[in-house]
Amino acid sequence: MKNLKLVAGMLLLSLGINAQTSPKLWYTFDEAGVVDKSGNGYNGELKGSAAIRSFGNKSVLYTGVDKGYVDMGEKVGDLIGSLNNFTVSCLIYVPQANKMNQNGNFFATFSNSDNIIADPAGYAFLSPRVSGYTITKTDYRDETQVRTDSPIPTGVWTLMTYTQSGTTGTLYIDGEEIKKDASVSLKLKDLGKTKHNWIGRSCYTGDVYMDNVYLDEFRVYDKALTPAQIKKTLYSAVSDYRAQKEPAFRWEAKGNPVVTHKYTADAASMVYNDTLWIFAGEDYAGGQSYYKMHNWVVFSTTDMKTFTEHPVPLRDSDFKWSSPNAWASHVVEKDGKFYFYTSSNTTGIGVAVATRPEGPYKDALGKPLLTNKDCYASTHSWACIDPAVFIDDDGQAWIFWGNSQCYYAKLKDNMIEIDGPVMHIDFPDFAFTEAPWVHKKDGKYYLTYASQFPEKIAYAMSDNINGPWEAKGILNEIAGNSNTNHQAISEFKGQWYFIYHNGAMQSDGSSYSRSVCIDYLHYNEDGTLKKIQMTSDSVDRID
Ligand code: FUB
Repeated sequence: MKNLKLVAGMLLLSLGINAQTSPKLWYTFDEAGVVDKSGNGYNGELKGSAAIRSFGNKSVLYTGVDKGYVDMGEKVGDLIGSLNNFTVSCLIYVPQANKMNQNGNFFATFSNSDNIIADPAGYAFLSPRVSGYTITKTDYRDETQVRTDSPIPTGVWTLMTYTQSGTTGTLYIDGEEIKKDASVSLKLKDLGKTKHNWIGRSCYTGDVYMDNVYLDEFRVYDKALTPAQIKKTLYSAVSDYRAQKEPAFRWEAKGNPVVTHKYTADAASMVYNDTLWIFAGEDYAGGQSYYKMHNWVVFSTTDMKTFTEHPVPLRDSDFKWSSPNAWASHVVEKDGKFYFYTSSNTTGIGVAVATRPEGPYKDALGKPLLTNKDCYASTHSWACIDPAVFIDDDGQAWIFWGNSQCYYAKLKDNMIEIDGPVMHIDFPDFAFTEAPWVHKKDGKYYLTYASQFPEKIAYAMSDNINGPWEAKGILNEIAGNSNTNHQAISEFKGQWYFIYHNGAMQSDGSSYSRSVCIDYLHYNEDGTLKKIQMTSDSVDRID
């Protein structure tokens, strides 16, 4: 028996875990679920959209996007109510797509109430949003906080650890001390046996859940680990996590807008391999006074309801010559390569190329494809924007673009050079503002574009790509709470879709924090287009 204990002790020591530093609660979120690996039986339950997921070769907790959290159970209250000195630690991965700008986002909650405003009975929480620890015996008016008030980094696995020894609370990020406070008089045990013990949920009913976050190695110790122990026992695992690739983010659209986890505008659609791809610019969150966009995003769907977001395909900084603006773009496929045409506000239209639709894309020219000099009928600085590329049935590619004036030209077979003169289209009836898009059906060409300001989408038809274009009127009205509504049109699995943006998601962001929506495009028997019905339901799932 003595020998057995010695061998076990040596084994634990070789793993960097001596008996004195073994956790009292330890979740590793493997296939078995939320099982307490400490052996103390504090097994938890997955709730809402929370799930055990793979992250590269790791098995981790994923909170999902629909009120996902872990209920650690009331029994954990026995542990919390006994803790004088303690350590709470967790590995957290917050995807870059997350905003984390609202109250909530608690990765650990130990509370005496599930509705603190109604029943201010005390809690402690840890939050990656404010990088910190908070404890109170009542509610927010009486909190003791050890925090920096800045979020932990996104897009990288980060170790967040809080220790308390006597009245000294210390916060560590990646094993480095970032905040210390010697006057934290409340201990976890002062809360008593906490009734609600959660991972990913706040005890304030108005707070958001910690959506779309990955966690692993959730541990509670009954002592304050030393910095050396934190480094050796907890932080040493981080490099292995950082070697893993973030899984694609998936969600179910609940209606319009179809993208709600970030702000997106100026969608361009492309059908490739039975998949609809949507490329858009990413708008900043509310309170903006102008377009602030520094990267493009890419989503794919095969059923119009389930979407996958792929890593950022292209940023304005990928074009060394460009002003820092990720304005409207258009992506097309030719001969197995994908060409991403972009606007940069004042410095021209660029083109980047990739071998897969989701990228990553690389500047193909090291200089703009088109500049203001090509926009001979314009004098303002943002004339050379909003490229739209159309490849005709004979394989000839055309590029349309412009603000206030609509230009077009042939593209060479290599897709990265203009072939021949730049031409210009007059729209006497419905003035052209921007956002041209060309598509073809049953031999007819359709040129849709934004008209006036705030913008409506107008359209013209022709039998020839070179015109003349016959004005047909307004296709889409002003889209709620946004001056622009930049459209894309695609046929996918036998149905035509109209993809645009509005400002529905956040009132103070309006025209500068926009959201991509999808509705149906229908044709009349004579080939003209029926007016778009903008809906809050969006379109149906394709079975
Ligand atoms: O998003 C910036 C600009 O606003 C686009 O290039 C225009 O089409 C308009 O939507």
